[in-house]
Amino acid sequence: MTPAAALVALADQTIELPSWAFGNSGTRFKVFGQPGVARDPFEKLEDAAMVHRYTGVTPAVSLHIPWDLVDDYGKLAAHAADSGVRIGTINSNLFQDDEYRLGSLTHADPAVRRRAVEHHAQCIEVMRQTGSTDLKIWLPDGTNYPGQDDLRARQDRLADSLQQVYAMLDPDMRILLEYKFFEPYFYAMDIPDWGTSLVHCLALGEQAQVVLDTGHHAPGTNIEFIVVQLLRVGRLGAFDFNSRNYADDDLIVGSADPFQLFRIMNEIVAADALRPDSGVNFMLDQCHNIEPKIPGQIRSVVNVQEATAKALLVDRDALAEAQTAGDVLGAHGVLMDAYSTDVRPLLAELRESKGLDPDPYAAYARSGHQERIARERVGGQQASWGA
Ligand code: PSV
Ligand code: MN
Repeated sequence: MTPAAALVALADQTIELPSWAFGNSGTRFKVFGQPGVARDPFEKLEDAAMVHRYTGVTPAVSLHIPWDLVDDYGKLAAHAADSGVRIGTINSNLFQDDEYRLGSLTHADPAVRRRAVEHHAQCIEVMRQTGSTDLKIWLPDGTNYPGQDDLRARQDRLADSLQQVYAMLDPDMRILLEYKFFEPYFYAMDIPDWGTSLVHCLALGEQAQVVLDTGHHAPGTNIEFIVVQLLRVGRLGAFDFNSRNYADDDLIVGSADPFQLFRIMNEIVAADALRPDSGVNFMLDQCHNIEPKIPGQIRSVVNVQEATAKALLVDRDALAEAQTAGDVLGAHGVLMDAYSTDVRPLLAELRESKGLDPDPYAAYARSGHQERIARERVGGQQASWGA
């Protein structure tokens, strides 16, 4: 694709932000507070709106229920709109309730399963009030010991629970079903991989799609292959972008392995799935434990844009020609040429064409916003992961 055509595609790209990136977060050892951190969902949306103001590509914000519980979701949605963003995906939470020690949607006790299903009724109500159409379910269920529970029975109970949630969806809504190969359980997760997620989505129907969280794979997994496979069957619903170095570290996407992010975006572009109407929602799922949060999100967005720009610049005709001719190194070279291109000037041009500063990171630093929130947001309780 020519740089001019790449600019057109980049102009339409959107990246959804997670509300929890703007609260305090940490490890199981320590949560470090930071000055000026948002104290409630309203302030989280204001912070997300700053990312959108400086990048121009992040108009939507994912909420996590109950972390983002408020009395009046109409008011929250209006506040989002006033700030310049909208509410995107609603994430359910099945991992912070004592009753879920042995599982939620898979639990052997029908009363616990009912409670977990009912939580999704609450999330769907939030969706109706906020105009959200995506319900993201990450199932934290699993077992720690062989024999602890019947693996097959858990799958059957899961299928039944998911069917009940699916039946509650409005016609324009969809379930995005996430997988994760380990944690919080370590012997067997109940949705450990894309195959299991896909099997459940296929059983549910057209309104169920798979979420690929880039941090949820074993080291060395070829994630772009999974992208190809899910796109082939029309079931890639969304990404949760982040970077993992060892485990599910939730670090800044593209920070440790920008080449992996490029390879993923290359398959997205090759399948023409970057288009806003492709049905693939590009979200961040990250926490900023030691770095400042709004700049951390800006950096993440820029990393995704750079990987996307490089993927768009791949000479697809030359690539196909080399592949057909069996020119192994020629084909590889076409990809590497695109990856080696410095796309920062192209992205600067994109931002200027939208009336933005070419360097969002520096523009935010100059804005004085960070100092202002540190000064003004005193008192109250800072939002925190799990709060
Ligand atoms: C689980 O590790 C996960 O990726 C899910 O998407 C959760 O909703 C999110 O992290 C919480 O940060
Ligand atoms: Mn995730």
